Amino acid sequence: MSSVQPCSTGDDDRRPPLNDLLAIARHGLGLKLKRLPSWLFYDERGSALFEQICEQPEYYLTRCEVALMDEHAASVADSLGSEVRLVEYGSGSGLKTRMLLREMHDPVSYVPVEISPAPLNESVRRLALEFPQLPLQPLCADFSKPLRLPIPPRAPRRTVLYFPGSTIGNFEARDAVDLLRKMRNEMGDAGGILIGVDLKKDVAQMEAAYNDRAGVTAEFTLNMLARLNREIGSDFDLSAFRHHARYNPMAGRIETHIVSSREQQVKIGSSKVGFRAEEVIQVEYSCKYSLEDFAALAEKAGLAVMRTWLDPQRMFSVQYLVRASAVAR
Ligand code: AVI
Repeated sequence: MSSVQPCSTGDDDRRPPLNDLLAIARHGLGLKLKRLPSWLFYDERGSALFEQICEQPEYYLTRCEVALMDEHAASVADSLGSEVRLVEYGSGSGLKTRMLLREMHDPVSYVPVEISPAPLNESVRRLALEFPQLPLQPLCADFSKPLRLPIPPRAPRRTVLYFPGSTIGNFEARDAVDLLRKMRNEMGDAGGILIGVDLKKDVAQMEAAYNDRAGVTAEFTLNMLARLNREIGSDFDLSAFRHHARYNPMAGRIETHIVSSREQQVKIGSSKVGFRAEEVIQVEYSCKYSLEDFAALAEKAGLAVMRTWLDPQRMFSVQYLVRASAVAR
């Protein structure tokens, strides 16, 4: 029998309520260098577009991570050990999660952490069908904030936090260290972090992944403006803005901007925001790492890389991090 606990919200879901969107947009668009937070991409339409991005031939990240798990899931599961409580940052209905769960040894529970209840419930519904014996303990919360994890059904040997997809790349270096430090506290002394990290490679290949020929990424980017129009009543003319994603070699990241094609004014609440022709809104960073870069980042959070797995084309990595003090002994 499957054991699915109702979606718990803990006390930790502190993302601003929707009526704060106006304040967020006003603040970001009032800055000298305009910027909007990348989580604004993920309304229902944006989440569906992201799924489509993952299927584009140029977006190698998902394909490579799946290929990696196809080859190494059993070895990954061996490294995590038996009687693990697996906590996933994200809704985890995906193929990679299922590939890992299939290989895990006597897992204690699976805890997907997701801010939106609908994808969380859907992922749990699907997993319960494939893993009827596995206790599922969904947690509806913002994983970037401190979490109160549900009490596991039995004592696990360790808690492993699973963070696939290179979502860590969407955090600037300082924020990535803060998030890893928070994860280190949540996993406890014996725990670990299993994390997907995209690697630096040929610039043309990285840029193509964020500029697919079918234009899905461009639509995903501009959907942020459509969302603001719908939810705060702004009047962005989507045809007067365009998507732009380029690799910044100094910063080691793809930087995505929304570019104003002409001089224009946009209504945000009761005021107007002016745009010069070619002025940009910075909307996303997707940081790329060498294995050495990422080990150094992890070290700043008090973590050490215990094992690394690569896909056959060595484009993407999955890394198992533990407390630095645990390997120093
Ligand atoms: C979710 N995240 C890892 C994606 C990335 O590659 O940075 C989001 C994305 N943005 C554009 N394409 C995909």
